[in-house]
Amino acid sequence: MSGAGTNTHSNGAQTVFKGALIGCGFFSRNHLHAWREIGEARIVALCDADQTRLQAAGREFGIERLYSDAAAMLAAEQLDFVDIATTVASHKALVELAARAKLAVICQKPFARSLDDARAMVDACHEAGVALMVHENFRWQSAIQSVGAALHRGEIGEPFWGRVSFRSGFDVFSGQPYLAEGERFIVEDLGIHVLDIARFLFGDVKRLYASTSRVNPAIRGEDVATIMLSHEQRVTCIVDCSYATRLPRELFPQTLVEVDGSAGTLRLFADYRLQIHTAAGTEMRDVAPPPLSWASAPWEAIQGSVASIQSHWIDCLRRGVEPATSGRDNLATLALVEATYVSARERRSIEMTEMHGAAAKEAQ
Ligand code: NAD
Ligand code: 89V
Repeated sequence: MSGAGTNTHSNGAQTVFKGALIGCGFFSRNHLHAWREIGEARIVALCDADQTRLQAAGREFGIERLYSDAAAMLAAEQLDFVDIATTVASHKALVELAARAKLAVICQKPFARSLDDARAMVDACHEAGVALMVHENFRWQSAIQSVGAALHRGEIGEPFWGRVSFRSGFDVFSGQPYLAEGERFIVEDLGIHVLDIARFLFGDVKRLYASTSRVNPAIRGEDVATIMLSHEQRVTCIVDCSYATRLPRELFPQTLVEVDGSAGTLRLFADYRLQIHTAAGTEMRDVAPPPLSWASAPWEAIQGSVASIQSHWIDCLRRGVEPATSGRDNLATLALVEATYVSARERRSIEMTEMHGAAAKEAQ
């Protein structure tokens, strides 16, 4: 990591990590609010190719150093890291630009359009010796972290079955119109989070079978997906997601979880209520996201996860350790996305070794 932009204590420990954000669109507001809450981080410059968005973000967050070209910004600024919040088409070029500038880099999901691109991006950062984290924030939600901690403590024994479910009729297209236009939709945009949660809870996957469909005629891609995962640790898990589901009460953006274990069951119900049932009894816990001054309904859980993943990034930079959702880690999540599309298209189950190939095997 470049130390050019750093402030240090007299004992040499770094106090503030200076960053620049590229992409001042819809979701960047959450990054920028969260950075403001982290004392050890400061966003000193912004970049967007769109002047109106760039100026608006600069005004809203009091950031004066504004650029329409990312290369010019990296050449002019003294930085410790760069935070890429653009859509996927620009990720490879921008991650490789940051690597050439020897800057640690965060990249929004979906990390890359293809596994080959993702591997090239991971390699570029590895060869440059810079840290790389994918902003894969869903596993950082307070409720999902609580589920993971309960499983890790063995509260329900050995898990053998799971379901991670996201079903909604929320209009995501008004905030993110590009989601209606792509050939791929729910698996690449949202399923990627749910598959990553399944990996976080149950470990890596051996085999997968998926079916997808499109219900909403106004969009191009699929908006419903059902995926069965056989995990290496013998858990069978159903990942299901839908943006075509009209419920009596809209739950966006809640992910619900069910796990059966050898000694009990775990259920993450709506409204962030976590039930643990064992022979000792049934307990209900409140695992709602912590309140944030800048939170806006219904996004609170996602906004909380943005604050958590960004704090994790600064903690990893300070300690010089690999982030939980590093680029390397994300290759396995992206492989599940890719395998889902292949399985649905070819109507067959996919051995994950087919997707990984030699390069991903090395990363495991
Ligand atoms: P957006 O289109 O609203 O904003 C992207 C911005 O990036 C635009 O203003 C565009 O002008 C700018 N841009 C693109 N390429 C650029 C380049 N090369 N140089 C400078 N500026 C460039 O998109 P969004 O809805 O904010 O989504 C951004 C990313 O965040 C997407 O990858 C999306 O999947 C992801 N996202 C993640 C979450 C989450 O919870 N993790 C939620 C929403 C969106
Ligand atoms: O998280 C995301 O990537 C978003 C949303 C939750 C709306 O699907 O696109």
